[in-house]
Parts: sequence; C-alpha cells; structure tokens
Amino acid sequence: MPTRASQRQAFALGVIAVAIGIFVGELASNFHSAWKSPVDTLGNWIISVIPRSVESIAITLFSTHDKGFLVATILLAALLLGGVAGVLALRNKKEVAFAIIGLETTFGVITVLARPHAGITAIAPSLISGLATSLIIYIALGRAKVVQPEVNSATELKSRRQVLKYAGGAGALGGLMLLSGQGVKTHSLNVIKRLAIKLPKATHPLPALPVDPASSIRGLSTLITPNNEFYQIDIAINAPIFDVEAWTLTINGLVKHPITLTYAELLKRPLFELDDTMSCVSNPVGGPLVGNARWLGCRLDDLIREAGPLSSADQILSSSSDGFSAGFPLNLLDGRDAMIAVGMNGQPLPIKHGFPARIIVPGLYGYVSATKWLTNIELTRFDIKQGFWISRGWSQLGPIKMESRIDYPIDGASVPAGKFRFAGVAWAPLAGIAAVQLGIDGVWKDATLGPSLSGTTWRQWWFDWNTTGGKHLVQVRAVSVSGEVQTQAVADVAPNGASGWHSIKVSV
Ligand SMILES: Nc1nc2c(c(=O)[nH]1)N[C@H]1C(S)=C(S)[C@@H](COP(=O)(O)O)O[C@H]1N2
Ligand SMILES: [Mo]
Repeated sequence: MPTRASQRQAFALGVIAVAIGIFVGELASNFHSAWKSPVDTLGNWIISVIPRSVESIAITLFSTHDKGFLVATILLAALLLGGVAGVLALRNKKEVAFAIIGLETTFGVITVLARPHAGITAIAPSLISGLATSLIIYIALGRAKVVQPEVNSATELKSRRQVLKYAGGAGALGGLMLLSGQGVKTHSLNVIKRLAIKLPKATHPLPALPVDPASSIRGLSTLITPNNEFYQIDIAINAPIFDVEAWTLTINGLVKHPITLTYAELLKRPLFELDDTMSCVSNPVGGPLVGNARWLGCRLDDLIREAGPLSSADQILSSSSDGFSAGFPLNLLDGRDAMIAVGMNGQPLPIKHGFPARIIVPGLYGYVSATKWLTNIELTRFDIKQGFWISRGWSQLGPIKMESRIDYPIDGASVPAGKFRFAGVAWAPLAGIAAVQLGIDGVWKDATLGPSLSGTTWRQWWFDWNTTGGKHLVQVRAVSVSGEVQTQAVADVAPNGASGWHSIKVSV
C-alpha cells in the first residue's frame, strides 16, 4: 500500500493532469472553427437537459453568474475525478484510473456529438484533452512506480523505458505547444481582423446626436449607452470569435431563392442608421438589462423579399453557433426598421454583442429577435419550429412593454432637504414617449423630457422637487405618443416581460 504522502501526491498529480488536459482541449478548440470547446459544450448540454425549475433557481441564486457557477462545477467535478484516477493509478489499479479518464472523455465526446449540426471532427478537442490527461498520468505515475522497491530489479530495462518515456513526453509537449500556438494565432488573427474593419457610411446618416442632458444631470443614464456599458445576455459560455473572411450568413427554409452572403457582400448593401433601445425580457421593473445604441446595418425586409418567402412561411427564425435561436412573426416586417446590424455606436459590433452581425428588430425583446453571431435566417412556421427560449417557458411573442425607471436616487436613499432632482429613462416602442410623470406620495406631476431620437428609443426625464421632511414613496409612469398610460399591473418577467410602476422610498 503506498504511503499517505505519496497518495496525496498522486491525487495532486491527477488533478494537475486533468487541469492540463482541459487547458489543452480548450486551446485545441481554437484551432479550427468546427472543433468545439469541451467545457462549453458540456455546459450547454447540461443547460439543455436540466429541468427548467432547477435552471430558474440557479438563475435566481447566481443571476448572470449562473454560467460561471456551472463551469466551475464542471471543472471541479472533472478535477476531483482526476485526483481519484491519480490515486488509483498509484495503487496499481491503472485500468480503473484510465477507465475514469476514458469515461470523462467519452462523456465529452457524446455531448459534442449531441449538438445539432456537429460534424465528427468537432470531437477532436475532447479527444486531445483526454489523451493529454492520460499521457501525463501514464508518464508521471509510471515513473512513480519505478521508485517502488519491488520494481527496482531490471535497471537496464528501466533506463531504456525512461528514455522512451521522456522522448514521448517531449514529443507530446512539443505537439501541444504547436497546437496552442496555432490556436492562439487563429484566435488573435480574428480579433485583429475585426480591429482592421472600416465600416462604410450609411446612405443617409442620421443627424449628429444632440447634447446629452446626462452630462449635467447627476445619476441619469446617458442618451446612448456606451458599448462597454451595454448589458450583455446570452447562452454562450464564451462569445464566439468569427473570422470575418470566412463567416457567411445564409437565408433559407421556406423561400424561393436561398441566399448566402459574405461579410463583404453585407457591407456593400445600402446601410442605414437606427437609434433603438433594446431590452431583455428578463429585465425586472427598474432593472439594468436595457440599453440604447445607434446601430448600423442593412434592411432585413429587403433581404427577405429577395429570398422570396413562400406563402406558407409565418416565422423568421434566426440562429447562431452558440445554439441560440430566436423567432418572430414574418408579418412584423411591417415597414419597421428591422436590420442586420454590423455596427454599434460607430464601431464594428463588439465581439460580445454579436460580431460580425446580429439582428435588431425595433419593439421586440432580444430573446425573440436579436440573434448575435448570426449565421442563419430560416423562413419557417411556428407550428414546426420555435426559438430557444420558447420551450423553456417564455412567450412565443415578445413585444417590448412600455416601461420607465428612476435612475437617481436609488431605493432607500436619504436626500438632502431643499431642491432635489430625480432622473431616469422611459421607453414605449414603437410609438415613443409623450410624457413621464413622477408620483410623490400619490401626487402626480409631469417630468421634463430629454431629446427624442426615435419612437423606439428611450427618453430621459428629470423632475425637481422641493423636499419636505420625512419618508416618501416615489413612483414613475410613462405615457406613450399613442396615448397609452403605462400599466400599474405588476407582472413578473416570465413569460413575456415585467410590468408595473418603478417605486422607490426616500427619506429627507
Ligand atoms: N447568439 C445569441 N444571441 C442572442 C442571445 C443568445 O443567447 N445567443 N440572447 C438574446 C437575448 S435574450 C438578449 S436580451 C440579447 C442581448 O443582447 P446584448 O448582449 O448585446 O445586450 O441578445 C439576444 N441574442
Ligand atoms: Mo434577453
């Protein structure tokens, strides 16, 4: 029986072997676009099989860190199994040890193959990862065995075996370095290619942005949300990084003329600018999952018209490589400025916001429309196929609800006596905001409105109040250009978006 100390070492070695194996697998997944990241794939697979109730508990517990938690759990489990395998290998139960690594690898391979459209080559990183782990355990624990007394007999044989092992180890290491070098190279090349892009101008650029009231009003959201502050929501564990020169967008399904477009062809189409506020359906009343940007892109309705939808089609279902898909009714291409966006606030789309291209449909929540890392648009029918979130309990239709938010001050704040300025934003696509009212202890007054960029963007508002001592309830509500007053009825985010008045308490 090996000593406790050597068992501890073997455990650590197993853990390290798996860690290196995972690292190598992840590096390898950058090597070729068809090769899938083992950790991501396992994560996505788990997300796809766990019951919705568990998923929503995880999301409630960890909010947007739920994926981080999932990845951490996967890694921890894999590392622990590695440690166990290390100890077993030391105890001369090599078959069981390698069976554990083999099972881990097979599991990885199966989850890769379970992905829609996965080619057989997609399993390469998982295999490489498993091989690297086994190799390290084999080499390191093979050596550990050599120092055990009972195998100390044939010295000559031992040294020859050692030479072979070192040669094998060096060869493997060299191969890994080559592979990781290649992986890092392709990855960074794609990032550099993005940086080198110069987007064409819109055919009729929008007027320059007005002076932003937020520059002089404390706590107010800026009129345009800077790209690095724009909320990010997606199911991708890592944002995919496409090679713009290889990326294509296909439009197919129930169409007369399927279309394939390259990035260069997309940029050659007439481009227009669109100021549009996008919101996540999961944004609670008063929440942060909403942002306003000046997008640049080509018209979606033109493209769909060129493809020629068959009369049976009733849905535009877009999808991307992270397994996400989003569908909305074809008849919502009713003249609104739906676009395939390539630019966001004067930059090529940031990688985490969908580079090279994404869809933006004014008035629709992201989950039914705003596919990032767009690769395919399929004309289909709602009774055949549905977007990613629909089978997970979210509504098939996702029009953005009218909402308003108090940005400043925050709930529970104590404010100084005298003049105090409340500030926030409100949105009511597609009509636009006509008025925002602030209710202080139930007495409603009109707030001052900031500039209106379009019916589908938010408007900033502010209201000066001469504070009186004590505690106060402050509420906000919006009125749209079409005369609708924001509902007071409280709705949860599921299944189709939160509603109700944002309320805070302040003490003077
Ligand atoms: N490929 C992909 N696109 C996606 C998603 C996703 O998970 N994957 N999530 C959607 C959702 S739910 C929202 S709210 C928006 C968020 O876009 P943003 O991250 O650029 O703010 O993207 C949409 N597009
Ligand atoms: Mo969303």
